Amino acid sequence: MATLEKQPAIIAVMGATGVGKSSFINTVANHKLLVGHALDSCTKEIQEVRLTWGKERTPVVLVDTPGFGDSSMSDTEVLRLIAKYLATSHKKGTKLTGIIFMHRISDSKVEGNTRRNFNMFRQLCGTNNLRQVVIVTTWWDRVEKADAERREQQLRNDKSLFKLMLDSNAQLRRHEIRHDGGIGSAKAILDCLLHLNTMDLSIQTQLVKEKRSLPVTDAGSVINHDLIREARRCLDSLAAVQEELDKTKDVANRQALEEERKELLEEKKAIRKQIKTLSKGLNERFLLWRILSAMGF
Ligand SMILES: Nc1nc2c(ncn2[C@@H]2O[C@H](COP(=O)(O)OP(=O)(O)O)[C@@H](O)[C@H]2O)c(=O)[nH]1
Ligand SMILES: [Mg+2]
Repeated sequence: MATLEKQPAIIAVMGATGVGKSSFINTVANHKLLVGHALDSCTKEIQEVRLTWGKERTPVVLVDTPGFGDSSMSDTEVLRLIAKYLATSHKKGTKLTGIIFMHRISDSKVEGNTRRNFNMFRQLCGTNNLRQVVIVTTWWDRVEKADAERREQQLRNDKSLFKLMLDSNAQLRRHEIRHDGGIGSAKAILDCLLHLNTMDLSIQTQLVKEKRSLPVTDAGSVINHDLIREARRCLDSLAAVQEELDKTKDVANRQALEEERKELLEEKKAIRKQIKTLSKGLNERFLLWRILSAMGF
């Protein structure tokens, strides 16, 4: 009699660049994913690492993802990559069992970028099945325990960070590498996800079932807002530089201002490129373009 092969539990690992996603997967899988320096991601694509777990030899796939706020890829490119992977696997019927979001507890201040990252993650997940989401704090070895615990409490209670997800049954766990290289905490994190059913993330439902295009998914709209804000800031700066240039006769000053203008024009080009990537394949009259052209961008 043919034995039915057990479907693997698929767990996606997300979070900003440098939090320790690839290192975590390497610890669990005894694998050799490339590990980066703090701000430089080594994960420029989605990578699946297969393993069998525990006495029951449960098949598991850990999915390493590039982080938002990366030095070499725009958030738009990162979202496009992740969305494509999630939509394709959803169409193939290979659903996620869990999702891990990593956050570095050693960051003394939660920067705007981290908030954006987490907001994007929340929009990707939606509000269902949050029991299958584990928020994992890393880098405990680099902070005084009392400080780290205080920060953990702040993160727990902050409505624009972890509070809403934790209130809806997401879990918060620590990954500590100091004593055993992280084996013990990694095991506890995986164990709490592996017995769960599969789940649909909000972005999968929106892309596959509702057939929305990426820019009009909840996660895509976070990037839309950012791009509009950046476009406005860029235009305002360009106008200010132009005003200065119109007033200034001094050659050295003019040179500096011309330099600044050149940089801003480069920035404008980069923003336009991001918008193009995000709205690839969409009709040109797409709302984002309309808003930007109304702004004179
Ligand atoms: N001290 C410390 N370093 C860590 C920890 N986790 C990862 N790192 C280091 O942080 C850097 C980035 O790790 P990596 O796994 O590539 O992060 P990723 O971008 O999230 O995949 C590497 O140098 C790791 O060795 C941790 O818990 N503590
Ligand atoms: Mg990585």
